[in-house]
Amino acid sequence: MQIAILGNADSITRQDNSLLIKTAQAEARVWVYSPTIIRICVTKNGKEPDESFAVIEKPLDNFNWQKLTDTVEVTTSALKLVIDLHPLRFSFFTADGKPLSEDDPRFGINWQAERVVNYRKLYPDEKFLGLGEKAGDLNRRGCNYVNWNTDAALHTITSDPLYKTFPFFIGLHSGLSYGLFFDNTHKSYFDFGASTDEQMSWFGADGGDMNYYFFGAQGLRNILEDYTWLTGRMEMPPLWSLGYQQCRWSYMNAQEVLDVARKFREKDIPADVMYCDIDYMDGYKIFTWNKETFPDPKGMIDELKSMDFRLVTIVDPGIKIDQDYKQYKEGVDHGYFATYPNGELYVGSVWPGRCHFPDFFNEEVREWWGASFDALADPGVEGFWNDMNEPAAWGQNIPWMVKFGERFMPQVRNVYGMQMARATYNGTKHILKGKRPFILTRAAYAGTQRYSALWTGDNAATDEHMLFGQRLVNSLGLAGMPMTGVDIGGFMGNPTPELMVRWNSLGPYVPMFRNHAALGMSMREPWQWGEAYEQIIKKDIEQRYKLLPYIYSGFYQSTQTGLPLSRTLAIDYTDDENIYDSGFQNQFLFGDSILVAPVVSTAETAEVYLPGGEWYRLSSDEKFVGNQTIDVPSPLTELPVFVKAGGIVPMQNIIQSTNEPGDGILQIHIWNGDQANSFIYYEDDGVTYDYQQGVYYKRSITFNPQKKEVTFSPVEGIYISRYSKLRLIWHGFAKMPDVEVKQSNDLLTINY
Ligand code: MIG
Repeated sequence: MQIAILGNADSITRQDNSLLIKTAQAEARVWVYSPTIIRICVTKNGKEPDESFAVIEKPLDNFNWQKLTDTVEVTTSALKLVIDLHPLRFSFFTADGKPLSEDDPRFGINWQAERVVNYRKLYPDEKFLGLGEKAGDLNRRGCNYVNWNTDAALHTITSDPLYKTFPFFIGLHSGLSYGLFFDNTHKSYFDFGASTDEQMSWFGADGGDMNYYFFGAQGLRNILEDYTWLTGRMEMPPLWSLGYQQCRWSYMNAQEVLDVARKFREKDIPADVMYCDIDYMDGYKIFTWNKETFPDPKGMIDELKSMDFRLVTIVDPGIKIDQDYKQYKEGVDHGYFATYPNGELYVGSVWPGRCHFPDFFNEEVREWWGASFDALADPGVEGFWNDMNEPAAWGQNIPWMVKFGERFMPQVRNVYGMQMARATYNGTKHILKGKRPFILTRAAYAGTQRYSALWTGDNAATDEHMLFGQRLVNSLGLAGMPMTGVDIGGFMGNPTPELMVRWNSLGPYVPMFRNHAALGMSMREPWQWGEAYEQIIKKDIEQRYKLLPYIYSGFYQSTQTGLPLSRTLAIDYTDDENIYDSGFQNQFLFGDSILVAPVVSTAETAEVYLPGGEWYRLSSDEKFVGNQTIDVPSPLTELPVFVKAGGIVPMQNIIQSTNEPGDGILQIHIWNGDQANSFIYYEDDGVTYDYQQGVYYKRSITFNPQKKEVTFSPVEGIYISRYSKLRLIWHGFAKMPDVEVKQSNDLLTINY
């Protein structure tokens, strides 16, 4: 096998908006996207860079560069890229010359047959975070990973690869930070200093280009903001999708779906969403309903709606080979399915039996797929769950020679699920005529936040999976995916009642609160665990509904900055070594002010690390000084949840679904602290895209302990808040009565 190491640069020219550097074997291009984002793409001679599925922004037209004797320097206000010409190597520095990340001078970028690899210098104190849904610790130093989207049924907490590909990581060393996004859809590899004797880290792929974006902003928030500027941010989710979601494989008929929904209402346990898993279909044919068990989908959905429930239905990509099936015939007639190189249609088996697979890389196919959702949307479905899109087929090994248009399986596998979600999102957005669809997908690639929420696939009903799942959610947040969740209760196996209770108590604090279980597993609804536990679960779900104003504003923040709601402590406490400790690495901030410490179901006390500052326990207002570990009681009734001093958390009264108007009072809870703090409160109709035309209500709420005042800035936007009153509720202050004022759009100042 030939190892082709990048040799000396023969020529350097400006070509359009890039710098083009040629060597004997390869061409390197450099683009500047912003002062903190530089892209490098090295291709073999004569090959154009591959198209990106992730990136939605364009490079700048101009940038500063100069040729020196042995180097070329590209400089921005924030970054300096030094390109060594003999041989060709790339190194990034801060504007004032501190190294951020450098090629290994010996090996740099090279090809091993079709494999392309970049070896980089490893700094002694370097930590690595990221890659989204990956096993292992928060700090990935010393570990290696593969991206190859896989139907990882029965996965353990060390399995790799899992379902998704986010080839984006963050490096930390010498008090500095950087990000690197390797935008290559082939099977890819990341090695953060495993087996290289502490000399190198490396990443590479089985094919394609050495194409990466380097992020030089300092601080994780800024890197995440840049990454999500480049790859896009989510739109506001439908408010109902933030309520409690009840799923299972499967509620077998309309009666069962309705009975479960009814029981929530009878028991006054809030909920918004019911699911139909694969058994609602006729022979697992996508876009059909089983005529015996779901004879009147519209009738069922109307009845759900009358109880303020929405329905989400599952779809898989595999289209059953069946002459009497519309989507089969249309797909064959128009050539919409993946083929073998000789033009025959690829056949794989999944739930429906023998299937063909749509080529979601073809725009016409995406449109056709999207339009087919009328069979679900017409009777009233508003949420569309995309499963099995790694893609999965029995045997889990779709041949490499299978073609999607001009592309072969190895190039498209990691991005197939994302393109299915894209087709589903665009299609259903169109069909729902202005209402926000909810899309949930299992497989994904960088940029999927533009189309869909994610769940982490088939976990198991164990404490370790519960902790692991939280780590995945936190890590997905660092990959630009704010709307994520796990199967609460565990998909495989049966949780103990205690585990079920504990897992539900995490539910209010994950972006998506959804219970799910596999076929044949125990029933999981809140009332399956005995009266005492039912009451605890009910309280947890109620807590979710109280927090919705805070959560919705948190999603607004995600749409603006890319910051997720569930945030690893590494985002705000990057330099605090304790947060990487295996005992504390699952802890996270939920929004700006709430800190959550997941605890196993068998423990009645917990050791919690509180980072710098002061903290209050949410349930008792007991105050703690940060920068220390504390032991706190954690009975099943009380997950350790804390609020940062100065924290501002808008809440509301308990409602049974997001459709219910509530008591019209927005509660602004404030925890005392000696530093000023503010919170951006956001509201809109929760249903349509009118907010994109200014129909929203936004203001900042500021707590200023020096002036002893709380202010509400004048309202921006033309939406009329659903709350007619604002009530201030004080925590950690000398006894103070709540203050209630009438809603008003003007500047409001309240002194205390
Ligand atoms: O082969 O639709 O991860 O959530 O319940 C299993 C049935 C197919 C896998 C999904 C799971 C879903 C199940 N699906």
